[in-house]
Amino acid sequence: MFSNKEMFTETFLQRLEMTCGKSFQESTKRDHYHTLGIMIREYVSSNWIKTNESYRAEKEKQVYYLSIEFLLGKLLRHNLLNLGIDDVVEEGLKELGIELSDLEEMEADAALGNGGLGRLAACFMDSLATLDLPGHGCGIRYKHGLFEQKIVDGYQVELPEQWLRHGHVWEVRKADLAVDVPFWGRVEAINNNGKLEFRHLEAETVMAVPYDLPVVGYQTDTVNTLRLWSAETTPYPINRDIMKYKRDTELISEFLYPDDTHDEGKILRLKQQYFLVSASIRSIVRSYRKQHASLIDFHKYVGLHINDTHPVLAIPELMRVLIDEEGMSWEDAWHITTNTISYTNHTTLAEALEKWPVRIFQPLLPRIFMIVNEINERFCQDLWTQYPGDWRKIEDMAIIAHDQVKMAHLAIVGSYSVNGVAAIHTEILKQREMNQFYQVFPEKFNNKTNGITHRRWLIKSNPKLTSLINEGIGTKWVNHPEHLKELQFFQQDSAFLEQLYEIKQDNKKSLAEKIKAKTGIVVDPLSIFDVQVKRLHAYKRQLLNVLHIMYLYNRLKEDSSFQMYPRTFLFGAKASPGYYYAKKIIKLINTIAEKINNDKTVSDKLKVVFLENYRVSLAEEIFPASDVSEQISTASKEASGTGNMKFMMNGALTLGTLDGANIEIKEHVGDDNIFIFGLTAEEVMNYYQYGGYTSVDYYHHDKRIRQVVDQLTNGYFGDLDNEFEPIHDSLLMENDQYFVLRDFSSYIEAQREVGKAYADQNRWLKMSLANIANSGFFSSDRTIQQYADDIWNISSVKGKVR
Ligand code: 26Q
Repeated sequence: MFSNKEMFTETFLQRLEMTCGKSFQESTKRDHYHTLGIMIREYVSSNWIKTNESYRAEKEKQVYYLSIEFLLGKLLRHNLLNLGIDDVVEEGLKELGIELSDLEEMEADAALGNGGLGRLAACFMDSLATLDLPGHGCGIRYKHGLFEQKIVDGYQVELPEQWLRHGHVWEVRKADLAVDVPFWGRVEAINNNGKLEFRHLEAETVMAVPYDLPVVGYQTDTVNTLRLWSAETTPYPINRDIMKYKRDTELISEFLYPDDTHDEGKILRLKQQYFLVSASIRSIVRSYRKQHASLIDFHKYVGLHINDTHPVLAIPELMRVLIDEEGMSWEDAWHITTNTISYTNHTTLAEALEKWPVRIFQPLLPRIFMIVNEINERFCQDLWTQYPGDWRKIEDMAIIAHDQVKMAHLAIVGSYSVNGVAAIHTEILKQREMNQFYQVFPEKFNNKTNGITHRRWLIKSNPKLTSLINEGIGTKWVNHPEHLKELQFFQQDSAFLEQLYEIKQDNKKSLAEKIKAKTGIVVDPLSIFDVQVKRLHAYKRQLLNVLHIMYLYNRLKEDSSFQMYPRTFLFGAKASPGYYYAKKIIKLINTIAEKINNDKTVSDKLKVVFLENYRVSLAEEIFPASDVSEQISTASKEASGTGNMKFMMNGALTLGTLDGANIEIKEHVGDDNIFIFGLTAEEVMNYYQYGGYTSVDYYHHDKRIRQVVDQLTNGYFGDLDNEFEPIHDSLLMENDQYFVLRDFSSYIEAQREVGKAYADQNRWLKMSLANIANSGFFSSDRTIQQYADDIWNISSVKGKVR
């Protein structure tokens, strides 16, 4: 039905009548979107079935990527592109007077994630299928994804997100594959001929219903599965209060937690975690059982990867299945489990390390708690043998201590692989945060620097740049992104550089129009688009960016001889609804934007725009239109970052600290093609360890700092009622934990260099080209191939199957 335009339009009109029960004349854009979605799903379904059959027939090892978040975004264009039918569809629709881009607007972003970790999971799904690797996702089908952000009077307001309002065409509900997940109740031990057996009694049971999404690889027949679980009531609940049971059950998959750092310790969050893990493992084991007589070789055929500690209960859950349901010994079960589970850490921030109070954990998951307890006791025994008498160390490393279950400790002890997400991050884990564990299990630790799918973040989002690259070096890079390196041949080709310039300008114009339409603010596409888009966090230091803008404004107002290249500062950021300080920063950005954008005396030099509701689909419009990529976290705090890679791939230059993957970006592009400033991770960690930083000294000794910090509270920007006193206090009273004032001068200097470089257009274009050319390493295809080779031990099934 997609082999040519005519075939497509014919089938489309036929399907439209069948699925919508309307004539073409009566039909709406939504009908068209829906019809197209159904056609694509149908087209994919035979390869989907074939992929699954061949995995089964070949008994290929399968990897399941367990993640509490999958930040997918829109799927229509992505699927069309991967299937290679985007042109046929676009042209066919045109014949019918329909614009494909209008239909794309009908689709809601699937925003089942907060930020980096969730988007990484989505990129990994794409790379797994594209590389023909047998890897699938397991997640939760939240009824409401990440909240929708509105800015009202400069403040963030959150609205519930409604992606399922019109249904989701890509999913297939599989009611027959539902499994039960038990909570609460009690455990009874029975003596069966001298062997203790355990039964979970009087549990409240929740039914987990899978919704499967096909994950289509690029130019391949492989279609993997992303299975999202939805919580429903079982037909025969034991709970007498039916209404309460219904509410409690449905709440499990109702909302995504909108926080990407704080360990809130909410019982619902733990329920979500066990729900995901238990449903996934039950369904994996059930299908495994159809192929294998016992689970004794489970680890040879199944890998379970946990995306941070959120799904760490996979460890005790697998132990439970092996022991309670399969009758295995503890030793056999432990051998299988610790050869099945692998774990990625995404943060070293103390407030993000998950800990659960025993008083919450134990009653909710009584059998799982017993198993965690046993794991802990055996681990402490081993430590005692290795470090006899070292009580202190054992207390530090224990999985349960001071009535808390430490999820990261469980993850390290119960897995065979622990990886960080950028070289420096892994080093910090090994040498500092997890050093005691590294001493005991050095062989488990490894690095896997993050990556992004160049199919969404370059080919889909920046078609003009994609065409230019294809004209220059052919299309080999599409399947082997390291070939982007060949773009370096055009370093001296002024015609090529000129085209690169024009494309960036076109993309900037499109974004400028969008900004005008959404906010009424007019921005000049000839100005430098200087962009910071990411979650709002103190450690990411949006504040440093803001203080610099205030400084520039002051210079422009006070010194008529001050020269600067015109700039447009763009921000996009959601703050967790309960994160008071982060919300203040949003208000601050909007407050200074208001004053600056309305000051005619600087309007040819300076504009500040806060883009509402930053999300995947908006990101796809921003990266191609960016000149400067702000990656200015306090060194040592950003595990990797992935936005930095998306900017780079679209030819933006990084202005950043030596943190996370910025360091590897610098190594790939070379020192001349990046702007680095600020303290190193080493220096930051030494300050934390030994002290020696006094922020007020910087306030007193630098009058640029004094001026902008004073302006936070003196009403200069028109703010009322000490609105920004908490920010002021964080800098002076609380000694500026994130070294904003310490790095201020160095940042201003680096920003000046950025302006100077941009003014030399030829130089800038060469730098931009160098960034694109060296971005191939940051494709998630490279990352996933490393996971496949070094951690999962799986290989491409291309040619092996079907
Ligand atoms: C934990 C407990 C309770 C509630 C929420 C959470 C929670 C939820 C999400 C904790 C953390 C997250 C997400 C973290 C995250 O996105 N980390 C980012 O991961 C990226 C991919 O590896 C890195 O590039 C970023 O540096 C890292 O910040």
